[in-house]
Amino acid sequence: MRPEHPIVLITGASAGFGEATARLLAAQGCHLILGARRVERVQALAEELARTYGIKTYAGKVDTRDTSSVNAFVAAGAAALGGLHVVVANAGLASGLHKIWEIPDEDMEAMMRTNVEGVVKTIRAALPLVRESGWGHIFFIGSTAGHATYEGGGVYCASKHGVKALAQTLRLELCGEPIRVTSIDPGMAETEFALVRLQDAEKAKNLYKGIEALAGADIAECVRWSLALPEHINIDELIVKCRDQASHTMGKVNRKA
Ligand code: NDP
Ligand code: 8X3
Repeated sequence: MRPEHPIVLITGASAGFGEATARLLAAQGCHLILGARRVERVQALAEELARTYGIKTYAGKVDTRDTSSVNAFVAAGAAALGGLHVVVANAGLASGLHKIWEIPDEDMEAMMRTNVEGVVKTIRAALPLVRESGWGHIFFIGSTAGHATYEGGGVYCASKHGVKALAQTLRLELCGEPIRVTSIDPGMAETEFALVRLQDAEKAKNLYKGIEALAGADIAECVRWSLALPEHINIDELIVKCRDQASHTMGKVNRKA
């Protein structure tokens, strides 16, 4: 049975989709376990949401690349709030735009370790607690980059194709248990993502110039909707793009002058 006030753990809650999802689910009465490396941001968010909505929150520092950091964060959050029902494995990034033969180890490792290993580590730590709670929902945040590829995006796309494989596998593995598995796969969204990737505020802003791109709140709404559906419905995969983006890459984008 779906609890009235599910306990939701979100990684990467210091910005973008993670922060927006925390805000929307708090307004729905969910209790929140929020994590990121910039712990001061998640702490401020957790305090604000607890104050505004009267929900229980836990904020912790977590680096999803690191097993002991993830295990400690998940265990402390679930202990503080008294269980765990929903996981939003959102923390991720793109690092640079390098051709495959040019990519530095540092960028490759950042993407593969965060986007693939970090997601596995988060779910591996959380799943026993979700099972104990007797009802759950696991969200992967994939990407259109898990459905297509583009030049300079080889490793990022490989990591998001990896996320798709993980979501599909977990759904098979959990079939028969009261735990749903959903992958939300966005296209271009204006968050801190491009700034992190390009390390240049102007280039990042230009990427979305003339486009009404997705915002964090749009992806939060996809999570809210999938979660709110009747129990027998599992949204496997939601590919979500703004109206101005017709292809899975930036190959067909309507950019106003
Ligand atoms: P943001 O850069 O705005 O947010 C990324 C979040 O991930 C931050 O909270 C960051 O927190 C966290 N994060 C990154 N690395 C780690 C780490 N090692 N440990 C813990 N937290 C980490 O980007 P978005 O919100 O856009 O991205 C969220 C997810 O959505 C990512 O998986 C991304 O690949 C995916 N995505 C983004 C799209 C876009 O166009 N924006 C489109 C499709 C998918 P901190 O730095 O504080 O640790
Ligand atoms: C982010 C979307 O097109 O920058 O996952 O790869 S894209």
